[in-house]
Amino acid sequence: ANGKNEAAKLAKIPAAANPLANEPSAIASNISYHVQYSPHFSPTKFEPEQAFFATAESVRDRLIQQWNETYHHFNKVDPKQTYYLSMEFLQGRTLTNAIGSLDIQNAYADALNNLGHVLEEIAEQEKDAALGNGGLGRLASCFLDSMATLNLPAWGYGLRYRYGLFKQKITKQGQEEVAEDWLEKFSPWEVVRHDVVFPVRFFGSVMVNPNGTRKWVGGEVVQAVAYDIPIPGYKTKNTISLRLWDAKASAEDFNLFQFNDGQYESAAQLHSRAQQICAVLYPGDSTEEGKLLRLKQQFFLCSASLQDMILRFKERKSGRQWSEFPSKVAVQLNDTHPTLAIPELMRLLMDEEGLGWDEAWDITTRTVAYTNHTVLPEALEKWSQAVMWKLLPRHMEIIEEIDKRFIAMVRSTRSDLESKIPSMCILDNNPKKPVVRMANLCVVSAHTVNGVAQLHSDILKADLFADYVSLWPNKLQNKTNGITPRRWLRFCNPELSKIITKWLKTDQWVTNLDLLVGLRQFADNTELQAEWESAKMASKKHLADYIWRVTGVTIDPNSLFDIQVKRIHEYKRQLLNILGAIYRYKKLKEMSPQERKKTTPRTIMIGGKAFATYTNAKRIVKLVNDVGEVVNTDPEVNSYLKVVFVPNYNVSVAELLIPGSELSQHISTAGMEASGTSNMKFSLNGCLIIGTLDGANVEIRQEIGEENFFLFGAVAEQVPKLRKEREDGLFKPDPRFEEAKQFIRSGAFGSYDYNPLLDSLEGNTGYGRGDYFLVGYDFPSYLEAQDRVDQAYK
Ligand code: NBG
Repeated sequence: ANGKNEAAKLAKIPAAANPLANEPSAIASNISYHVQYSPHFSPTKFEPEQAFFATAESVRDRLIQQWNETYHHFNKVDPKQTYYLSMEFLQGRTLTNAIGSLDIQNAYADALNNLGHVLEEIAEQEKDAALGNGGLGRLASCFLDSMATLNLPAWGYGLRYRYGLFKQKITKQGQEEVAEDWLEKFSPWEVVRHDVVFPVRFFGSVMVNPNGTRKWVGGEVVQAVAYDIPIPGYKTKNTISLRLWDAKASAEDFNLFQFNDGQYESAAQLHSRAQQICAVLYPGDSTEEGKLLRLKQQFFLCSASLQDMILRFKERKSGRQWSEFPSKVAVQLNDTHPTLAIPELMRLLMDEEGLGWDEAWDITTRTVAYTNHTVLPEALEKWSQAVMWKLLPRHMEIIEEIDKRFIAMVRSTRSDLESKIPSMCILDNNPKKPVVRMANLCVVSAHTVNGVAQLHSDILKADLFADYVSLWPNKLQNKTNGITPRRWLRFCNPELSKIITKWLKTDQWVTNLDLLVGLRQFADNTELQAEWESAKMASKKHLADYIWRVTGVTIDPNSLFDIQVKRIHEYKRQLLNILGAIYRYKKLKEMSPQERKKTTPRTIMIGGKAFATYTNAKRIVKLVNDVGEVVNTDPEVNSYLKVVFVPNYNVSVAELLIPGSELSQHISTAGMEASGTSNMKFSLNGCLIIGTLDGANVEIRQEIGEENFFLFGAVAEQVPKLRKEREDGLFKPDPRFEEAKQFIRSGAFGSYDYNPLLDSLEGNTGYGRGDYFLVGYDFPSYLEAQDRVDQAYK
């Protein structure tokens, strides 16, 4: 590293007249100031890590300036504020995005150069903030970037998990999960607000006042403390907040008496219980304790955020009418995870602010909207009524009342829906397992419900929420997901961005992607093509370098770079991909050397994390690694095929992979992927897609043109019928499918027992789910689409 032991030199840098000026000299001075006066490390070092923290702090100074101005501006203007409530935000790294948005990346690069460092190396020091699992969390972060850039008065609300999504290590056994310590040193981007603290109650009971009003009392009370992260818009002053709540107990909860008596653990019991709340993202919910903790997290987010919104509403104009609330506050629920915002808002308005039911209900329903992100039954949240009564007794009363009134409304206005009431109502009182259906609570209470791609929204309307559509024809809408072109093109692929700007003669496309159609007229221009190809090649080499560093596998930048990265899930069908790769390998083995030379060399990269207890997903990870092990070391074929498992897929790895991609796979069983948003990121970087007609693939295909989308597979309407046929033993598998499976069973990829995984692709026996995801049915059309890819690449 450059700059080693250069700290002494820093002291000699003259102080800038205005340390927040954006000249390289002022920036360098500001960075050196932070090394000396915000010292987190011993003063003798100025290695890349120290340089990163000092650089980030100097960027934060600049952000804070805009941030405060934004805050004061909106406080004065008092606009309607959008609040995005989400249990997940997958932010990734911040430095490059922040200096890019502030349009000071060149000045920072120069300043760091003068200090003996290289900006890109410094940026790589940053740990990803991975407070999310996948698409849902990344969408939340993309929305924040967009809202900031669009100058909207918006806030994100989430939780400050001590440990985010686990780090994935690949060992001989397959995936191993390791806690990811994003706060190990500290995060330079967060600002703790010691003055923004709200009490959040759990357990306890409901007290009835003499006048009949009710109040939730007793139980345990935890303090929610705000940690704010500035979110800058692109080339605008608007800098909005991501407010993450952390939990702490108050000093009174520390039992000094017990402590002095040597009972250290019980003395600090309430403290350690409070700490558990934000300890980890998504604790496994297979145990009762896990479920309770997850529910606590959800309520903690909702209660603290709503108290904060209400306070802001009151503070912005004193003495205002509650009826104004829905025109000043919009609450968007990111999936059902923050559903408790509905009964909590009702409770705050009635029990704390003294409103009656009708007024509180009117306000709540005009304030809250809900986004559905999945139709998978296992992901549709249902909370045990018993657990809910215990943890949130007042909220259960309110939910019962909402349900009662809903049922009465349906009976009195729509007697034709009587038979639908049992599935439409909120409480499922099945005596074996009484539950609260969170999605139903959302649909009943929200003014608007949306799906995340056209096909998904159509499925919601036709299927999951069909009965509500007949009740409220306009409540269900579609809002196809989007991505931020800043992170996913402008900053992650500067080479391509430069070319786009040159040919469009403007960089306005960074905030208006519609302008990209302007490139069409140059599509046949050989100069543009040459530039485009050289940018792609540079990104591929960069990616090849990375792959070599993290896996030790050498890949050829002249081969077709084929990438599938996303969470590992059976419905996303990484298994289809790897079976295709296995079949390709087998055919290559059977060819003569002359025949092999005629094939299109490919590098297949697969990356993604499997949920820790999702056994089949972990087997898929293992299989990809085992196949790679064999193929990559087979001298006969390894110049025509490589299979690489990219470990620890996360936002910053995506930023490296996507620019270097040429083909990307979005191959879920039709009807199962609500949207899928990485398809947009790949397309934006000039990558073609192989995919099914599922989720946002449908819209992406329209945008990029059918000739750039290698379509295959069953469509959503066929799926139920195909599953039925499968169950009835009517399915005749293609011989190529049998051949690929047989090859694995023969032990070609080692001795690991893949039978349970392979059995899941068979009929209804053993571990089998009767190939529920239709890998077998789609396999032949997948192979044919891959042949078309090979031809096109040539
Ligand atoms: C996910 C879907 C994806 C979709 C994202 C963002 C959940 C519950 N849903 O298809 O599986 O792209 O949400 O909408 O994580």
